[in-house]
Formats: sequence, C-alpha cells, structure tokens
Amino acid sequence: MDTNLFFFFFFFFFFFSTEANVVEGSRHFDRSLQGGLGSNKRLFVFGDSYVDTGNTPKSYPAWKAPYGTTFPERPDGRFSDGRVLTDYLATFLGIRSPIPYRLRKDAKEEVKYGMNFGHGGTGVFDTRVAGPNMTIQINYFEQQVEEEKVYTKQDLDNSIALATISGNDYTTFIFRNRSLLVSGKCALLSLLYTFELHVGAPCTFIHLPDFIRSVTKQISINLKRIHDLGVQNIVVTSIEPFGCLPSITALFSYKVCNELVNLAATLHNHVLQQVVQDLNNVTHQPVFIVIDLHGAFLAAMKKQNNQTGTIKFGDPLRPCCVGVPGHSCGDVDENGMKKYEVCENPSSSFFWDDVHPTQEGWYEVFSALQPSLNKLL
Ligand SMILES: *[C@@H]1O[C@H](CO)[C@@H](O)[C@H](O)[C@H]1NC(C)=O
Ligand SMILES: *[C@@H]1O[C@H](CO)[C@@H](O)[C@H](O)[C@H]1NC(C)=O
Ligand SMILES: *[C@@H]1O[C@H](CO)[C@@H](O)[C@H](O)[C@H]1NC(C)=O
Ligand SMILES: CC(=O)N[C@H]1CO[C@H](CO)[C@@H](O)[C@@H]1O
Repeated sequence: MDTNLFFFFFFFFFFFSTEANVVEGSRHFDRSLQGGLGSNKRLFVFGDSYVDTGNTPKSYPAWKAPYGTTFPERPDGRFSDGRVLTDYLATFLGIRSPIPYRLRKDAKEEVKYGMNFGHGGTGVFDTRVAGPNMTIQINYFEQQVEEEKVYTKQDLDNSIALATISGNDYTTFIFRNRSLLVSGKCALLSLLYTFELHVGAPCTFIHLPDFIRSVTKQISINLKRIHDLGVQNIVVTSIEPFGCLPSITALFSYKVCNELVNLAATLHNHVLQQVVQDLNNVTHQPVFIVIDLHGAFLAAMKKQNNQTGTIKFGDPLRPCCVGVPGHSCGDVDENGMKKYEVCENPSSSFFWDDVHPTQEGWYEVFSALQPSLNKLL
C-alpha cells in the first residue's frame, strides 16, 4: 500500500545523492529567437546552474572537458555542452549574454548588458554547495547598484531580471533528512498532509508541503527585493519535471519519468503561481512573470523532427554524457583517464548530463517559452 510512497522517497533521495547541479547551454543564435536588435535592455540573472555562465570556481565540472564542447568549444563554466537559458534569453532581448559577476572586474563595456549572479548548485536557502544563495546574489546586485553605482535608476527601469530555482533546495532538504528517511521501517516523505499510514510502528513523516511553502515564500521575498531595487520586469521559472531528470530515470534505463517526483514539482509550481499572483496584486501591474519551464521541458522532449516526423531527441531521457559507474560526466582518474562517455552528436540529445539539457535542448526549451516572453520586448 505504501509502495508508491516508498518509490517517491527512494527516487527523490537518489536524485539528491547524484545531483551535481543545474545549468544551461545554447547554440547558434537563430534569428527566429531574436527580438529587439541593438536594444538598450539589461538582463540581471539570479539562480543556479540552469543560468550560470561562469560564476563557479574552476573545480566545478562545468570547467572541465567535455563541458562547453559545442560552445565555446572549451569548458567555460556553463553546465552544458554549450549555451544555456541565459544566453537564449539575452539573444531574444537583442543583447549579449550578461557578464558573470565573478568576471566583472575584467569587463568594461560588457556590464552594459547587465550581470549574471547565478551560481551552479545554489538555491534560495543554503545547499550542499558553498555558493551564494539567492539572498546573497541579490546582495551582490544591490552593491552594484547602490555602492558601485554601475547601474543607474534609469538603467534599471529598462531591465529584466531572470531567476531560476530548479530544485537544489529540495535535494538538499532530502539529504539533510536522510537519516530520518533511512531509519525506521516506515519513514516516509509525504506529499500530502492528510496521508495516514495504518501500521503499528511509529512513523516519521517528512511533509514536503511545509517545505514547499518555505521555499516559495523565500522566492517571493527575493523577487520583491529585486523589484524594490528598481527592476520592472521579473521572470521566474517554474521547476522542470524533475522526475524526468536522468539522475532519476537512470534506474529505469532512461525509459520512464518518475511521476511522483514530477508531482512534487507540480505542487511547487502551483504554490509559486499563487505567490507570484499575490506579488502582482500588490504592484497592480504584471511585473512578475512565471515562465513554464516545466511545460517547456516536456514539449522539447516530445518535439517532432520536421523532415522525418519522428521525435527530434530520439531517446529523450538518455543523457549525452554519462559517467562510468560511480563517476559523473567530466570525471578523470589520477592518470587523466576519462571516467565518462560522451555521445557522438550532442545535438541529438535533450539532456547533456544527469540534470542539465544540451544546448540543443535549451534551444528547444527556449522556443517553447518564447511566446510568453514577447511582452518583454
Ligand atoms: C543565505 O546565506 C547567508 C550566508 O551563508 C546566510 O546567513 C543566510 O541565512 C542565507 N539565507 C537564506 C534565506 O537561507
Ligand atoms: C490577488 O488577486 C487574485 C484574483 O483577483 C485573488 O484571488 C487573490 O486572493 C489576490 N491576492 C491577494 C494577496 O490579494
Ligand atoms: C517545418 O517546416 C516548414 C517548412 O520548411 C516550416 O514552415 C515550419 O515552420 C517547420 N516547423 C517546425 C516545427 O519546425
Ligand atoms: C521532519 C523534518 O522535516 N525534519 C527536518 C528536515 O530538514 C529540515 C532542514 O534541514 C529541517 O528544518 C526539518 O526539521
């Protein structure tokens, strides 16, 4: 009777334990994705590996081969074979991809396109990764505006913020509670408040909805702060279908998504919609936009190939770059021998590694998101 919940817990935990982070990539700058060319917009980016374009230290996998093999043909801190969500949004806005915060001192001109504060592995709360949580990322932004005076009030009027929260808070939460989950025969991660287990032994319930509420509340606080600093258009992503991430589907030979894990993402997304609507009520204007990353991932995975009518990403849940058992994409041993395998043609895979899409994957995800972004032009 509790098989499903067991699976839910199990896969969730598995996701956590193998999770590297979240990131992004992109590819040739397709004209169809291009909005206001030569625009004076600026893009400020907050979040995790789905948007990071170079803020992590060099010890991270994103700085090792084969990351970056498609673009810029070397590892450059993007968690993909190439361009990521940030790059596609910037192109759409008619600007260059904003400079990573870490590289701002080397940049002169480039700061005019905005700045990317996103850092792989982070969340709204502290995670297992020693990177800046979103509060700290916003502090950095605040310094750029109020102390360094890199951006004026007028610059911000014409700016767009992108924030991603792709799941690192949840994987960290599961990890921190793993002892509860693995002790006791009936320790369970419950999606529902009302669930009752009728067995004799006392059970530990870890109620995910409570935590979803704290995560979304913190997202709301963060988005409001970005607005209070002067940004007038703020885009936040829903959580992707994390039950479809290769870190979870690997157990089933990359054949099926885990629908219970996807349900947790759906629950988060539902509450996110509510908190964002509340923010918009207060501003009396649609300042805050949730973009449907969840739907865009699913659409991209099912995308038909125009010529042949077949699915574009033939085996959409199978990642291009896979570590040999016990290793991740990018690992090498002490002799420099590769501990991973890479597919021949990354553009035929949706996923690059355990959690991150390929550049081609991001291209299709962005194509699906684009209609909801037209109002930013
Ligand atoms: C963000 O990180 C700082 C420094 O580690 C910490 O003091 C703060 O509590 C964190 N904020 C949240 C919301 O977790
Ligand atoms: C915002 O507006 C919606 C629709 O009018 C309403 O359902 C919701 O309760 C409002 N939220 C707040 C905080 O006023
Ligand atoms: C399929 O090809 C036709 C003709 O080349 C083009 O007009 C259409 O936009 C393409 N559709 C997709 C989904 O790529
Ligand atoms: C039962 C439960 O949810 N326990 C803990 C799980 O981890 C979080 C964050 O570390 C704690 O706040 C919970 O109390």
